[in-house]
Amino acid sequence: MASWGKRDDMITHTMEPYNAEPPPEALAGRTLTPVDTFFARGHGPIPRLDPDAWRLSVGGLVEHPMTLSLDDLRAWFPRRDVVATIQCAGNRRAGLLAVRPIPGKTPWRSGAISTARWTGVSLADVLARAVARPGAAHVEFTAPDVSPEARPRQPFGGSIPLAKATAGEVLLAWTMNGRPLPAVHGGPVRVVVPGYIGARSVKWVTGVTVRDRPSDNYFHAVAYRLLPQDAPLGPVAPGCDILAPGERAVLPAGPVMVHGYAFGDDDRGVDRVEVSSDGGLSWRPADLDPAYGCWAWRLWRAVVDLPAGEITIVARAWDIEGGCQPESAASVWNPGGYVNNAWPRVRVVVA
Ligand SMILES: Nc1nc2c(c(=O)[nH]1)N[C@H]1C(S)=C(S)[C@@H](COP(=O)(O)O)O[C@H]1N2
Ligand SMILES: [Mo]
Repeated sequence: MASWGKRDDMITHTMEPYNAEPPPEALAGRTLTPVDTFFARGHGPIPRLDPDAWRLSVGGLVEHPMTLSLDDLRAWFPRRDVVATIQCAGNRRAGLLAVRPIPGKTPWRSGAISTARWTGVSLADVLARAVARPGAAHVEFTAPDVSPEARPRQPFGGSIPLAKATAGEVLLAWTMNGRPLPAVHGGPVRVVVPGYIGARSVKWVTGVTVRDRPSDNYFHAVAYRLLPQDAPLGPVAPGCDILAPGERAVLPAGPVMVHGYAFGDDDRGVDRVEVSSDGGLSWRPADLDPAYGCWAWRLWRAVVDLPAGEITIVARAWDIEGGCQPESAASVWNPGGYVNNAWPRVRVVVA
C-alpha cells in the first residue's frame, strides 16, 4: 500500500504536501470512489487532530457565537448525507500545459476528481442556530494547516457566499463512504461544498466565520483565481471527461467500451454525452447513468468501433439548455491552469 492508505498505482505528484491522483481507469465505472482511490490534494503538512479535542468555533457576524465539539454536532443537529463529487480546480491542467507552459503548478491529469458519500451535519443548520446578523454575506472556513506556498505564512482558508452556505447541501462531514473521515481527507471534520471547486471544501476545519465580504485568505484572495478576469473560482465548470481507455492504451481493432463521467453546474444539469472516434466528424450518444442526487457526477459509457491505427477518442457533454462544453483547451487556457473543461481527447493505438 502506498502512502496515506492509497493504492499502489496512485500517480504521486508530491509527497510533502501530499498530492496524488489515481490513474483515470481506476475511477471508471463506479459512482462512489473507494477511499484508497480518492485523489488527495493538500498545500502543507497533514495535521493530526484528536477527534475528542477537536473544536469548531463559529463566529463573526452572528448573534450567538459557539464553540462546538464533535459530540455537540452529533447531539444538536440532524444527520445529513450527501453524495458529492469533489473536483480540484487544477484537474486536467496537463491539457492546458500542452497548449502553453504553466510553471510551478501541479500537472494534474484526469484524476483530481472523485466522488464519495459524506455524512455529517448541514452547515445551514449550524448557521441557523448561530443566527447571521445584518450585513452577513459570506462564510469563511479556516483550518490549522500552514502552507509554505502562502504569502504571508498563514493557515489554509477560503469562503463561499452566504446563500450557498445556507442552501442545505454544504456539510460539516466526519464520515466518508460510511467510515470515519481519514486524516488525509480532512478528518476529524471537513467542509464539503458540493458543486464548488475542491479548494472551498476546507479540510480539518476549525473555524466558521460569517463576514460581510469574501475571505482575505491567500488561497481565496490570491490563489485559485481566474485570470485575466481576476475572479475567485467558485462553482465548477460543467463538462465531461474520458476515464477509460487510458492515454496511449494499446487495443485490438473492433468494438471497445469507452467510460467517463459528466457533471453539470449549480443551475444546468447534464442532458447528454456524445463520443467520436474520428476526430469529431461523427458522434454517437453515450449511455448516461441516472443522476445520483444533484451533486454527484454521472457516469457514461459508449461502444465505439475502432479501425487500426492511431485513433483519438473525443467526448463532449451538452447541458439541458443546449450548451456544450468548449472544444479546445487553447480557448480555456488561463495563467493559473484552472478549470479545464475542454472536450477530452484520448489517443489510443489500435493494432
Ligand atoms: N485545510 C485544507 N483544506 C483543503 C486543502 C488544503 O490544502 N488544506 N486543499 C483543498 C483543495 S485545493 C482540494 S482540491 C481539496 C482536496 O480534497 P481531498 O484531498 O480530500 O481530495 O481539499 C481542499 N481543502
Ligand atoms: Mo484543489
